[in-house]
Amino acid sequence: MSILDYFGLPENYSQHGEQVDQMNSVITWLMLVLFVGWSTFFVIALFKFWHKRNPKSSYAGVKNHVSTHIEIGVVVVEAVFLLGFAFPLWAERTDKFERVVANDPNAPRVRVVGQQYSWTYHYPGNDGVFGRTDNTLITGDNSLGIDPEDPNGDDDFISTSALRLPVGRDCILQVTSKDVIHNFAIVPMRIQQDCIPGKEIPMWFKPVKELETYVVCAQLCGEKHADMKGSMEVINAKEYYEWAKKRSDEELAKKQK
Ligand SMILES: [Cu+2]
Repeated sequence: MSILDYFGLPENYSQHGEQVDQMNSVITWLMLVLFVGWSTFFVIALFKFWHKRNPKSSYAGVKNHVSTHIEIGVVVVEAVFLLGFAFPLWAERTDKFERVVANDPNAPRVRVVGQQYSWTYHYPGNDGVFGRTDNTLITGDNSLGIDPEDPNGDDDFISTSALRLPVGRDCILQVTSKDVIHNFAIVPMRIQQDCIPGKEIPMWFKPVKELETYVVCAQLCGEKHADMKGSMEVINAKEYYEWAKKRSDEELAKKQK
């Protein structure tokens, strides 16, 4: 039983999420041990060094080395967590991303664009290539500024309702922002990434089960930050590709008219 079960953390739905939970669990155990240890020490100190019992202060202080040994123990445990858990987890996430990109050129990719206070999802369409975007081209009908001159953008489609992704595939989200810094966070996937204006930063994960959930902004971005929620649907892959193709075909037909 993980200690996190007592904190009501939502169920994990991503392939790498178990490692994140394990990491959080061991850190929480360490924090619990430290909390109980320091609290006990504090209460002992209150009684032991009560001024009525010690009218004169001791200038010699502590003579044994127990506290030094405990401190060293804590440093060793923290080093084990950092080198044994955190670094390997991070290395695996970053190394694997290169493999995901190399092995699966058709991995589902979505551009996630944050703005005060909503999310827009830009899908590359049937060709799998995003059309060029330029903020100076943004108009009421073209909220992401997709360049109409770029043929790669003809079959692109956007969605402001839900982020749809297929189950069992490595999904790559390229997150960015139109105004201030936001953070795209999907708690059941145990992943989040800052959205920085002018940058497109990839984040990736593999959903292992279908689900309907919501995404949130995890970076205080303005007065309605708390309303910056969006929904997300992980559906079976066949259904996903049929839906994406249909949306892309519709978009293409509209442009050819
Ligand atoms: Cu926000």
